[in-house]
Amino acid sequence: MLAGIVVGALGLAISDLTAGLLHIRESPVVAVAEGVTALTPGAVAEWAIQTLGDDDKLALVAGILVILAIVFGGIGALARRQWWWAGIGYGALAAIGIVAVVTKPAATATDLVPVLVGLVVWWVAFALCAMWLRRWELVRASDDPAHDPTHTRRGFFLLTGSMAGVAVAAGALGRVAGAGRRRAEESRRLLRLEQVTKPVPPVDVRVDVEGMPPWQTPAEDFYLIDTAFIKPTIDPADWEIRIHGRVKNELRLTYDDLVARELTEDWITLNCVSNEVGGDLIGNAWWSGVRLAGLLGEAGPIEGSDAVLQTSEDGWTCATPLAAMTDERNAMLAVAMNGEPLPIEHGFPVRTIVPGLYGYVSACKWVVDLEVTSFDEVEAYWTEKGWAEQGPVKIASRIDVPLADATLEAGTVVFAGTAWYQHTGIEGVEIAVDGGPWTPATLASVPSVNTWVQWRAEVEVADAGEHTVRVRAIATGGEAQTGVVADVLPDGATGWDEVRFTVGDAS
Ligand SMILES: Nc1nc2c(c(=O)[nH]1)N[C@H]1C(S)=C(S)[C@@H](COP(=O)(O)O)O[C@H]1N2
Ligand SMILES: [Mo]
Repeated sequence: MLAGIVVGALGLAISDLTAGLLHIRESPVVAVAEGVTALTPGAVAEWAIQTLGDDDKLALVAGILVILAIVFGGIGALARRQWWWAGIGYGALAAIGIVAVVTKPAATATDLVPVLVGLVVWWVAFALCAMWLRRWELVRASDDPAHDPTHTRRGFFLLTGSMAGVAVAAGALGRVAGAGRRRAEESRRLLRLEQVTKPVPPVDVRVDVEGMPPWQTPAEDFYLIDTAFIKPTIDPADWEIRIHGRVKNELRLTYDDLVARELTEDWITLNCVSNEVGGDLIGNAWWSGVRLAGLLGEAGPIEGSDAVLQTSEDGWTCATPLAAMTDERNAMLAVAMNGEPLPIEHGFPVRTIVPGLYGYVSACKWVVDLEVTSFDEVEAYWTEKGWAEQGPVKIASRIDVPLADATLEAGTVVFAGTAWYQHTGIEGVEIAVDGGPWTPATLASVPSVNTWVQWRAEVEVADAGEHTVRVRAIATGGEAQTGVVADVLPDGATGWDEVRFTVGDAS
């Protein structure tokens, strides 16, 4: 029983430490506690949430820990009879943790790591204890127990005692490791950004076709790309940005300085240079922030500068054309996404957004440094790895409906999708079925050239069997999207998106 309990505690503590190191907000035990609360019938839960203060939530976690201690002891006792009880017992507990973790909103695969690490620790540490105990029993039953001085009662207490010591140390470290994330989450929750308004999508931005993604991408569905294995957790109180380099006046701004300035707000579509034709590394959000044109204007770039080297708190860099940050477009240091402070994963507390450029050359998350310079003089994270120095967004279009390999009825088929060419704009979209003539689609409205646009088209498809549909966009000014296929490397994919579908027999 003692082995069961100590091993149980060791696994929990290491799993909690793992969660802290990976900046996962909830350790598995907390996820279970939240799951229990969420599963509690409505009336009880309401009562509980209203009556339970934060101290009582701690009590719930403590309660779960007490129950766990009893279960751990039980596992140890059962395993004395049949060793595999330990495997099953710890496995079942881990399964509860896995269910709690994967049913959280916005769960990711990484969230599972702490539970799995904990389970491995349970199994390995318990096997160690069990082998020890088995050996001890053999030694005790032998003629000359004194000849094996390690396998004694004292030895066993040393073993479990050191495991308990490691558990306490890991638990303490876990508290420290998780503290940064919790503090940043807490500051984020308490932030009141007075000038930030809630997003209200303009009218008629959606085509009314089932299966179309929303025009405004919710933050939790917004694609995520970064090189940070552990996301920076920055308290706005500690954040500062330096605008320096080839400027007349170096600027330093704290978070309060920044949000005290006049904010600009805009719908802007952001996409990744690694987005394949037809891919979904793209999202559209309502961003609020401070215009870079104003900030850089105050800094006063020196003649001959043409780039701004941006650096994030985690040391990632990108070089952005100075012109794109200072012309009429709404390039900004964004503090909010969809009317809420930036989520930590999307760059809290401040990131850059520049309409018309791929993220890898512009959209620096957790940005802390802007150095005015020139492209001749600098290299940035992705350009060092072979990606192009300049990353203007390319015109693109995508078919969202029907899904690939859908089976449809013969007759009028409805096609719908998205097209984008930020900073230039989309004038038209055309589709072609089975290599036939290009047919114009109808476009929904957009607030500016900086967002994606939804389109829909109807085409008669009478013949049963396999068909293909492809799409191309026409830029403002008349340039048609090229069908020449190019890879995402070095500066973004080209080519027409194509979807195969089947028309079923009328029978
Ligand atoms: N600090 C930092 N910022 C970054 C990156 C990164 O790796 N680190 N990736 C960039 C890339 S390649 C893209 S496409 C966008 C994605 O932003 P999102 O994760 O908010 O969608 O962030 C950009 N900003
Ligand atoms: Mo990207």
